[in-house]
Amino acid sequence: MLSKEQVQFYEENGYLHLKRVLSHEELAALQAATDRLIKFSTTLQVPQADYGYKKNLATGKQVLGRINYLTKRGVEFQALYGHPQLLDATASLLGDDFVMGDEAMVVKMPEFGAAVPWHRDLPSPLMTRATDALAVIGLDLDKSTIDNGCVYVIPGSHKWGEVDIQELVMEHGFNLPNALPMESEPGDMVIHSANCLHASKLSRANTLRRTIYFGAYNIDRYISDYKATPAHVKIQRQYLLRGIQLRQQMRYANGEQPFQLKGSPAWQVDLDENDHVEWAMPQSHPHRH
Ligand SMILES: O=C(O)CCC(=O)C(=O)O
Repeated sequence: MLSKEQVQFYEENGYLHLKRVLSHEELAALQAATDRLIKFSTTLQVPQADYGYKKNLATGKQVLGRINYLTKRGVEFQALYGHPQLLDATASLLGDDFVMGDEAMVVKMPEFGAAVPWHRDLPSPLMTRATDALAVIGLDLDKSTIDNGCVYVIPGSHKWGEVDIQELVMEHGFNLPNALPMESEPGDMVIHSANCLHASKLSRANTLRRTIYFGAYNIDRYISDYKATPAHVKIQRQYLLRGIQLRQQMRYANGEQPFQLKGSPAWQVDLDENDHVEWAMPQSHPHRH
């Protein structure tokens, strides 16, 4: 579990940086799997909404910036749904009744990585505490620096309530007061609350920056604020269970203590051998971060 101090830090600041969460072996496997995806989707521009490209105005070329729904694209990504430290941190922040979804990779290619403007991920007007509803979890696969377009957060901004982000940007440009760069090492995990303002700059560096994101929701708030259906929640609980099971077959999870999925009886799900979990989000999914 996270320590009381870590949870308190997250409550107060709206983000939390955990170092070296991925082992070297798992990191290498994820780097190789994402290398393959990047090779595939930069050789040709994939004409699907899950693959996001941004135009490099200097060259006129479309450059890969994002790939959604990674679990459809490799067992390494499915096994992350069972990562004990990731799930443990989530349970510490959101309680045992949680689900995860929306896994995606944000990528900043060498020479051109598009900026991500200041925003909140699915802001909830009802939300007053960082731990209330949605935590966005980023796993860094590369060294993430100011130079190659790391994420910036504004500590405490999750408590601001309604705010006109456009107006702030008009006044200050990218450099909003108290903006803090989240420089990180490969394998680090940075969690931010949905209401915490964050952004990243255009990168012209010659290094690659990849971050795998998950959205983790407290189930009650997922249903009340984000209108998820109970059926949907159950499917996502099955993803967790499948991820935990599947992870035990991965070489790099050898000797690892599997995460124990707890929670209210209403959200307990089973997987028997014949169950087949589709690793694709149901249509009713309310949001992408
Ligand atoms: O990783 C980044 O550069 C920011 C990504 C982000 O905030 C988003 O996709 O909503």
